Amino acid sequence: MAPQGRLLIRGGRVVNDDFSQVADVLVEDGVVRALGRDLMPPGDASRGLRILDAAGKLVLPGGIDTHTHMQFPFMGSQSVDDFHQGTKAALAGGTTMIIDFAIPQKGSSLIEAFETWRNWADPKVCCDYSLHVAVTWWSDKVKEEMETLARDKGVNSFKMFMAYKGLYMVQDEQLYAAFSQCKEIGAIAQVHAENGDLIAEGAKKMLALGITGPEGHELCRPEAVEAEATLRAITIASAVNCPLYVVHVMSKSAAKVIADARRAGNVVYGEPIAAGLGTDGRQYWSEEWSHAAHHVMGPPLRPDPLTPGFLMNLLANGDLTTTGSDNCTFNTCQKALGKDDFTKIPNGVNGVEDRMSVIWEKGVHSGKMDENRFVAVTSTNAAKIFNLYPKKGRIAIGSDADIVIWDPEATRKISAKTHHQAVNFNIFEGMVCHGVPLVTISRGRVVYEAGVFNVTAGHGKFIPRQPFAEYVYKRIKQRDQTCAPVPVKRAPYKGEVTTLKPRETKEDDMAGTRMQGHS
Ligand code: DUC
Ligand code: ZN
Ligand code: ZN
Repeated sequence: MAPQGRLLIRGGRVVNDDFSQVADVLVEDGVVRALGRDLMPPGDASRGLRILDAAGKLVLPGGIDTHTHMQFPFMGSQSVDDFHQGTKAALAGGTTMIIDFAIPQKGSSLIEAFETWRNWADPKVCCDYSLHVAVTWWSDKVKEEMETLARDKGVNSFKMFMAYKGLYMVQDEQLYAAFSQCKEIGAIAQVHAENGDLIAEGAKKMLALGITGPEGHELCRPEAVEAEATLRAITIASAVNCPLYVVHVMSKSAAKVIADARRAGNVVYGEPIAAGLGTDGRQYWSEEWSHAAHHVMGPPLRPDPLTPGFLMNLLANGDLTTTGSDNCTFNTCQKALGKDDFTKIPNGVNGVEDRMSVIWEKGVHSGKMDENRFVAVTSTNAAKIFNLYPKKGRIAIGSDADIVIWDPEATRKISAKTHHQAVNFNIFEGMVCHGVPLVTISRGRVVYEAGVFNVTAGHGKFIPRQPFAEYVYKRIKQRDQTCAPVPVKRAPYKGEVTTLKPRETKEDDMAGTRMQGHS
C-alpha cells in the first residue's frame, strides 16, 4: 500500500482516559509526532500535510476490542466474519485493534494453533491485532509451550474454558496448573467462567422436557452457573496469586462476584461485551426461531431486562474494566444447524463494529460515564492490562496514530442492511446511537472516512505483547515479596508423643473398614 503523507488533525478535543484538551495532533510515520495548540508547521514543512478539521469533534484513541473470534471453526461451522471483513467492520466502528483467540483442540499444540491463526490473519487484517491463546488441556508440553509463546511469540494472555465440556473445558486442577504457569511467565490468566458440568446436565433436562428451541440455551445455564464458576476461578487465582481476567461477564451475579473480589483486594478484571451491554436475553423467547437463535451465545444474554444497565453501571464505576465484543458471527443457515436442538446452534453474536457506538449511547449519552471513562473502557484499560500502553490506548507523542474523529452528537441507526460485517443479522437492529466515528486512522493512515474505506488486506500488523505488564504485575510481585506466609517461631515441643498402635496405621484402618463392610 502506498505510504500516506503526514496528517494534522486540527482543533478537536483530544480525549485520553485521564483528561481532555483542545489540541492539534500532528501525525508522521504512523505515530503522533506533536500535540498542542496551533501546530501548523510553517512554509515548506507543511508540504504534503493533509489537514483534517476536527473542530467541535472528539479525537479519541482508537478502540481496542479485547475479544473476537474471526473465521473461528466452531460447533461444526465457521464464523463468517473473517479477519478481512471483520477488521474492516471494526475500523468502520472506530476500533483500530482487536485481540482474537488462537484455540487448539485438546491434545494439540498451542504453538501450532498460534501459527495457524497468524497465517489466517496476517494476509487479511485491516487493523492491528494480537492473539490470546487458549489452554484446552494440560501436560508438560503445554506448560513449555506457554513459556515459549510468552518469551518468543508476543503472547501474554491465556484463556481457560470452564465450559464446553468434552471440547475445551478444563478441570480445577488444570486451572490451578495453568494459572500457576501464567504467573511464572508473567501472563494474565483469562477464563470463560461457566460451570460446564451443570450446563451439560441442564441441557439434557431441557431436551427431556421437550424444550428444543433457543430458550433452552438460557434455561440450562442460569446466572448461578456463571457466578459459581466466576467465584471458583477467582478463588483459584487468589490461591496462586495470579492476575485473572474474566471474559464476557454477562450476568448481574457474576459481575457482583467480581466487584466483591476487587473490594477484597483480588487482582481481577471483568470484561462485559457489547451484546450484554446493549441487549438482553428476552430475545430467546421470540416466536421467530431465527431471531432467537441469532442471540445464542455462551454465556447467554440474561432475560432480566435490568442486566445491561447494571453492567454499564459497574463499568462506569470501575468494578468492571474493559469491553470486548466476543464477535463470533454465524448466518441464519449456520444457526439452523440447531433448528431442532438448541445445543447444536453455533454460539456467537456480532459486536465488533457496533461496540463503540453502543457503549457511547448506553454509557455516555445516558450520563453514566464521561468521555474519559469511555476511552478507558473501550481502549486504554485494555492497552494497560495487555501491555500495549502507551503505544496503544493513548494519544500522546510517540504513540501509534490509531485515532478516531468522533462526533458525539450525530446519530446512526444500526442495521444488518447497512453494517459492514459479513453476517446477515445484527443483534442491535434498529438501535439509534449517538456517537458516530467520522474518520478512523490506523497507524497514521486514514482508513475510513465518511463511510468510505481506504484500506487493503494486510495493512494491519500483529502486535506482540511483552509479559509482566506493570499495570497488572506490580501488586502481584509486591504481594509475593511481602505476603508470603512465614512459619511461627516457637520452641520445639518437648512433651510426650503418643505411640500409634499397629492397628491404628492407615492400612489397618482401611483393612478394618473393609472387614466391617463384609460383616
Ligand atoms: N462463546 C460464544 O458465544 N462464541 C464463541 C466462544 C464462546 O465462548
Ligand atoms: Zn467464551
Ligand atoms: Zn469468546
